[in-house]
Amino acid sequence: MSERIASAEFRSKVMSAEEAAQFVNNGDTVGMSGFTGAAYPKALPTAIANRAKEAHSKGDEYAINLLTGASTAPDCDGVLAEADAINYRMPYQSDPEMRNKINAGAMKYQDIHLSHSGLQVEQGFFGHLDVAIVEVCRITEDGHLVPSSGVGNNVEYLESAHKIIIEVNSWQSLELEGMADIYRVPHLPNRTPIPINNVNDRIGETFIRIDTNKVVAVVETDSPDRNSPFKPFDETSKQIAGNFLDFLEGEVRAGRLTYDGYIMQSGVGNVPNAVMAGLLDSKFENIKAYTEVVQDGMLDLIDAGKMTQASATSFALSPEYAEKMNREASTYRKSLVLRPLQISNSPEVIRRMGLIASNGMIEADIYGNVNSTHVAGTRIMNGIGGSGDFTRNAFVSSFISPSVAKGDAISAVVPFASHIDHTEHDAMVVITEYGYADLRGLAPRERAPKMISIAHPDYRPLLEEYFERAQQNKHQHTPHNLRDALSFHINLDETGSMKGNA
Ligand code: 0RQ
Repeated sequence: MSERIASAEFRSKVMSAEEAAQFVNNGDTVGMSGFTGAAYPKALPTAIANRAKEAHSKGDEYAINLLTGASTAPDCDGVLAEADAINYRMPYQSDPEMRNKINAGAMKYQDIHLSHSGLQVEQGFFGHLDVAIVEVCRITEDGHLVPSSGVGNNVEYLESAHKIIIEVNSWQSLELEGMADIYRVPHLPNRTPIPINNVNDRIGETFIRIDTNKVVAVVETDSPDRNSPFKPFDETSKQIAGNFLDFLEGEVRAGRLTYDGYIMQSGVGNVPNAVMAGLLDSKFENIKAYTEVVQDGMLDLIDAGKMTQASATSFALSPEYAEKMNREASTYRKSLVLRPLQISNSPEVIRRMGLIASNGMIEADIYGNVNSTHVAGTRIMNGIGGSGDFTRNAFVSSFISPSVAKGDAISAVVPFASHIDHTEHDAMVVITEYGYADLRGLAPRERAPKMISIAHPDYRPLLEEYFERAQQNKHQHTPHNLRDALSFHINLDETGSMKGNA
């Protein structure tokens, strides 16, 4: 038995994943750890999926409601979706199998701001959870849990659940201990300010306290976190990174930013990761990140001495960088803090930090409304994640995206966003490989030419034509031609390209 379980009480509860899965019943609401491909339970999801398959083969019902920190991995969300073991899921996913089930109507998904997710559980919107299943690095002698590669909503789920199942993963470096900073925001009506003034202020404990009487099972695992590698940087992402830097340089010239100590938030995905690589060769020094996940690009910045402090809730590292983190956690611990999601994504702290946010997007319209989540307004891609938490509260909020997707069949700049996650009131700067549209201080009609100028050249005449037609409308604040507002999406649906048959 692993020396990672220091508590004698918990040693007596060690069992197999199959035995532990017997505590998870049909209809249960289950809160799991897991944030991107990090820190999710590695053994229980497959054991629960097998229970579901067995029940279904006998004609019995078996499905759980699954709450996590954010997305997980194929051996968690993937296996559970494939086994039809999920009835309802929140707050974020990015698994292809699960996405297909959701879009086919086979399971329910509620896509909510990540900063709200643990809070809503705490406030009782989900009733009491039946089970919390949480991966940890180790269990202390006193029965405290040392988080592994992410914290997410673990604190809220462990507190709300009737039963607790702990996975102790010996793949996770013991040197992660000390990276987590567990602080609880007092419940309403006794809420007080979160005392974080600097990115790496530590205000809590390095472990999570739980009611040990609720622990029904401890399962030992030895499995790596599973994130996909990032896509190699292509010419487009290098150009986007260059344009992002131009925008930052403009902020320096305007006196709103200095080369020393800029605070960033960087969203999930390939493009935000490429933007961080662009910062390596920039004039910016002593960069700090108050963000949600630590991606490869951030470790490169730390290694290069460019980034000095980072706060997040979890890692989202490629397999190669996750191994590197495991080898060098004791060094990275000096610059990294992992916080509960309620704190990493806290609107209060984000506003105080004065950070520059940059997130990916599906599309934006000519007035600056941004769709981060739905392809053609109906098919969920991943979810809003923390992009709303940061966009609404940042000092400057930017969105970064290639100007086209799927070859050039899809334009990222459209007449009317087919779903709106971030309104024109929140999005300030939109960046593609063709430049940046700085929308600050501009009325809607002044924004449209800026947005059209960063669209792909193939789509600019179509967007200009639409804007012309829209201005023939008698209502001139945010001109639209309602009959044609979704013409790009209708073209895509009917012909496979937003250009239509033209
Ligand atoms: O699909 O993988 O099949 O080729 O979306 O697109 O260009 O590689 O960009 O990885 O940065 O992801 C919005 C999805 C962008 C992401 C999104 C397709 C494209 C490709 C990936 P393939 P790229 P990225 C929290 C931050 C919401 C959550 C968030 C996202 C795949 O940024 O999920 O911001 N954001 N969290 O082909 C159809 C379009 C498309 C499209 C892209 N218009 N139509 N498909 N794709 N645009 C805060 C933190 O701090 C972490």
